[in-house]
Amino acid sequence: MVDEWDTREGPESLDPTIMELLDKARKDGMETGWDRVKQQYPHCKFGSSGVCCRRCFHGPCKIYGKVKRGICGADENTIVLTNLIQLQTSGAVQHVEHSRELLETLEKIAKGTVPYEIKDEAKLRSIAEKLGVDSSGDIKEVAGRVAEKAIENFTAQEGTLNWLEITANEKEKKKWEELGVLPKNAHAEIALSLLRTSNQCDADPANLLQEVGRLGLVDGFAGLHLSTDLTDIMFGTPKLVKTESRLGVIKEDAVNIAVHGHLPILSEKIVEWAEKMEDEAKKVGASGINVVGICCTGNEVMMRHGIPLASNFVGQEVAMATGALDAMVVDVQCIMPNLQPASECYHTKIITTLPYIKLPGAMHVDFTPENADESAKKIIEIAIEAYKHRDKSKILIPESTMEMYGGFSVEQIVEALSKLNPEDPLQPVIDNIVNGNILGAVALVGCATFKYKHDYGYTELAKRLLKENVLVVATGCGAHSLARHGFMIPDGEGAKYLGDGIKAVLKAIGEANGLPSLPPVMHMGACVDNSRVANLLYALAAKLDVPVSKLPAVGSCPEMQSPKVLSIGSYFLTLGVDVHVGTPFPISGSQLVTDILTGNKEDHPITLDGLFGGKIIYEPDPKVAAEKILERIKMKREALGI
Ligand code: MSK
Repeated sequence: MVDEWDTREGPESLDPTIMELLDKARKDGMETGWDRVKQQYPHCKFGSSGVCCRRCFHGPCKIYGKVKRGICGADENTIVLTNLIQLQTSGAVQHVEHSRELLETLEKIAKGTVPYEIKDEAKLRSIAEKLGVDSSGDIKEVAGRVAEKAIENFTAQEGTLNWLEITANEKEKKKWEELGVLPKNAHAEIALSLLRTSNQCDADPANLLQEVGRLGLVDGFAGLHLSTDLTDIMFGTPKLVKTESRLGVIKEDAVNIAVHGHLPILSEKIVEWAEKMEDEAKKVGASGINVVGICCTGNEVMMRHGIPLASNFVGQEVAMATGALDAMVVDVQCIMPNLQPASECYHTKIITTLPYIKLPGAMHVDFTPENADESAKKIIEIAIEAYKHRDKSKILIPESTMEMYGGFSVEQIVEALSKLNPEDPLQPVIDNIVNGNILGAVALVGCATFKYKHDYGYTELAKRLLKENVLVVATGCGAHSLARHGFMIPDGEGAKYLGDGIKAVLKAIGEANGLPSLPPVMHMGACVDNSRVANLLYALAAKLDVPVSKLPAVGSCPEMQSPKVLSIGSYFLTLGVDVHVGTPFPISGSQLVTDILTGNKEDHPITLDGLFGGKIIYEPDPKVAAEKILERIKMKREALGI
């Protein structure tokens, strides 16, 4: 697994708006990740192959040449796998804390101490029923009962995660129980994972492999599913929405506020107050307030309100080079520490909002659900004030924008399908999988990286997969990439690549819903919303009465940057879904660990493939990756006898 493979010949990004602003940023003296990535090459080989151990103060130790063990005797297998699991744990903890923040907010809604409402009452009542609590009566009381039940689960010493119980299919639950990977409670599992991977603890790779599965389930259920369900309950389940993407969505005449990070609790309020405070902006000569989205907070408000998507992870710095971004308000995760130094080239105010996420030199507006209205108002006032201090000579807003559709929750997809078959909405999908109009399904998910040509991985994979009639959905920063290049509009660039089978399916569903077609790629939300992808798989597997691992489905992250991809990926692997990653990650120092994670069950005594039915496909070149993904999809179809 090497990290020299790249596509950085030519421009750094395929997005012309990023390139225009990167060029300007460099002229203005702003350093970006694209400049810093060059300073880091060549990467340390011990670190990039995973054989550097910094667990204790005998070291750091490394495995090289004839040196086969660290000072305590840990070999390359132990070092590589414990390093990897600690990365995976750091990903899982981000998702679990994300859902815990939401859960506390739900509890406060129930108590009537915060200015939020329940937007999806039906979803809340249905979840209450599944959890076995009284789902009738006043909605805030139901919210209280659900919150209590979910919070209790964070300290439960028996049983398993209640969101796993109410979400997963019976076949998967049985498999996980047999394999001994059912987690107890999220916080205890995270602590256990840190314990067994700390110095001189669990050194058995086969035993440690259990942890990959158990943490995957923690991430999936106490992170992804819990977060998505709570977000939908509090802020509404997404419906089809039309909007725009690319950095051209920033407007010269408006007060521009970028919302960035992951938690929608504050950004929902920013959207609400931006509308209410339009007149304040007009008083300083602006046409109004324009909220734009970055990373997954952007995806959250796009899915529910049609807020345009400015950029994914790698574009967070260059967005400021427009000279017209008045404030960037950040919450948690994927917040680059360079935002503040970068902002100093312009007038942009960087505003942190959580007590545990601060940036040196940035403004801080303390946000709690209780003071949500006041905080949102204050942030907007700061942005309006900053607008007055723009340097007009520094303004350059790229003209290009791209239309897109978003809002494809599972509920929205089922509703669209029900126009074809009201009694049995999923049947048309099954029929088309069986007749080959749909070869299989791929979720293009996850990040953007400075290491590779921006957007290249996602667009190349989508082109090839669509041509082979694969149903493609997307989340996270990958969804931004595909939106920017016309894959999320029925007649955009992406439509050119559709194979005849998938084209007919998308057209039939689209026409039944008043569109010329569904877009070639459906945007299913933020990175936590990979839960929606899993829900779709559970529904299809239940309908076919097979385990999820039998479905011809693959998840793919060609431009991974965050350990969260490892934790999300481990959930899908535990489900038995193959996961492709395009960015090298530190396992090549152990042949055994590489074989376990990426090998086929026929070739090795213990593999993820053998245990769960899915494996990691590591392939940096998206064109080659597409062929490997297609091969696995065809293999699973054959095993299903279709
Ligand atoms: S924001 S985790 S770069 S998807 Fe979810 Fe994007 Fe990856 Fe952060």
